[in-house]
Amino acid sequence: MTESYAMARARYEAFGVDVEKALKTLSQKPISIHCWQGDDVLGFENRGEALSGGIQTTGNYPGRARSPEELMADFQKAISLIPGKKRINLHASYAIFENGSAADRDALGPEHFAKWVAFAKQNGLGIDFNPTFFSHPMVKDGLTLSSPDDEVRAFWIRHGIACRRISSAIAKELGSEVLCNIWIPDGYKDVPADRLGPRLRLKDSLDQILKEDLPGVIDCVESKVFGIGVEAYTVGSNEFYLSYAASHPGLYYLLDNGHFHPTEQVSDKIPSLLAFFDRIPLHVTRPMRWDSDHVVRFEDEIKEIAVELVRTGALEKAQIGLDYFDASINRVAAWVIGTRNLQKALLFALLQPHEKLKQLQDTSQFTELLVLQEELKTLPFSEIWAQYCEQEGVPADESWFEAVRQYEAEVLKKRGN
Ligand code: RNT
Ligand code: ZN
Repeated sequence: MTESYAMARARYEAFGVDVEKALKTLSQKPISIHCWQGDDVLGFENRGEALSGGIQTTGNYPGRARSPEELMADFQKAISLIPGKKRINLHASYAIFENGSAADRDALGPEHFAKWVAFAKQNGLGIDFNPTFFSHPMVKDGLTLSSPDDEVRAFWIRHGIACRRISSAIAKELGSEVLCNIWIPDGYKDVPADRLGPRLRLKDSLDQILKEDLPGVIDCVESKVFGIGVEAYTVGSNEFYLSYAASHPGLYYLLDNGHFHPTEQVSDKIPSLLAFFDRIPLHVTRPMRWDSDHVVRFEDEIKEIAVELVRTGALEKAQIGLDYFDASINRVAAWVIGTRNLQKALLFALLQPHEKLKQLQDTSQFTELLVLQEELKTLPFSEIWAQYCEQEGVPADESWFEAVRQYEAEVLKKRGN
């Protein structure tokens, strides 16, 4: 134990914080790292489809992963610099087809993810899963599960069912539950003539997808305000999915903090959901003016999200995932920066004397509460983080970037893309 850590710990302990317990809790909490940061959300189907669905990556930093091997290597480099437990969040579009076993989205099976399961086992990772309802020719006029075209709708229902079965098979293989998250891009660019019809069709599609009882799968649905090109109307809105999840036991509502109006706080939504749900799935991201999916920073709203999870006792109930994609900077570094920042936010939250703060609130000592809340912001947090990283065998400071710089020179630059 370094002297500076001992001193920092004593400062926190003076407020009644159990620092060792915080470090232990943090090391046990898995973060689901999204595979799609590594290749600009393109996947491996090689159908030549551009990214669609109203989401966008911008930038052309060299070295994008173009194959499963490259993506796995890059991911491994990233996780070697990230402390704590990790999971990998996959999309159906990252299916791996061997020896001409190519299958369309509605015919995907667990065999197409066997390599990912092996990769997860080798690296001690859990897996989470997402059906991919975008970047595909069967997305017609921007619609999938809400389409008025029965053929289109049936195709995507089959895809949803296939993905839930894959999730269940992976859960069985790994002995670890798989979060299966449904997000669809459906919506209209301009003012629609019918707002109810598409939602009723989506409701019916979800009923069909979710009918089967599948062990090991934690199902959730992700709402959104708008996407690029679908500014006027989003079928899977907040009210729609929250109502749907609340009326279907065992189904959860995923909060993506880029999917709300700019002045809404996702941190404040967590305790509201906790009054009704026993799990809180999250996509942590950084929206800038819109759902821009910038790399997560260590900033106030992220800290507040972490605080809400910790002080409500919901950390165990939270399925914490990341969802951002920046193609303008080193992609391996983007993974490392965002994941470490989320973990810093969790550590920051774990180091707050929540009981004491609650007591001040409940006894109406609001001045004292403000004094203490502000004081806590400048305690020697970095020393505790440094100790945590040392225990976990990863660099505590920016020196981790040296390893990425070297990897860029030796591997990424040589890809020539
Ligand atoms: C899009 C949603 C969705 C996607 C990923 C790739 O706005 O946030 O979660 O970003 O599934
Ligand atoms: Zn998301």
